[in-house]
Amino acid sequence: MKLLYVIIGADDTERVTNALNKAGFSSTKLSTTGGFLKKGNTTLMICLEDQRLEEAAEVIKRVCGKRRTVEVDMPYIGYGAMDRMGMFNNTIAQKVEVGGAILFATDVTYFNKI
Ligand code: 2BA
Repeated sequence: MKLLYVIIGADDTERVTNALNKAGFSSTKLSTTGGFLKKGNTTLMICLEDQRLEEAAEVIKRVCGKRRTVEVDMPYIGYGAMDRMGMFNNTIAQKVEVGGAILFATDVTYFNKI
């Protein structure tokens, strides 16, 4: 068995969990925060048989938002004297890809329902 982690945008949560339920996958939703953008996202944990990994990935791919590039204002950390004194509070525009889903899986050594 595998434990599949799926990180998606918060807005895609309902669509993705509904589609997974319909396809016969159980999932647990965690409210998480991306380490880079510091924005809320969703992490789903799905325990499934090895041979159903690709099927789950296909369901998610079908319904999650498409990847797109957006421009975000990221904090700019300068190293000049004025920066060190906290006199600037600058941001810098940076292009990042958002949407879609990040998937990774680990082996599950024990699963039980009591
Ligand atoms: P965040 O960490 O908030 O990242 C949001 C988006 O910012 C990323 O989208 C990526 O396009 C960009 N990004 C992230 N780190 C970057 C960096 N060091 N330099 C430049 N751009 C960067 P995604 O790649 O689609 O990731 C969406 C969310 O999935 C991430 O939110 C994070 O919560 C999670 N994630 C992505 N890769 C991961 C990994 N290897 N391990 C654990 N979580 C991951």
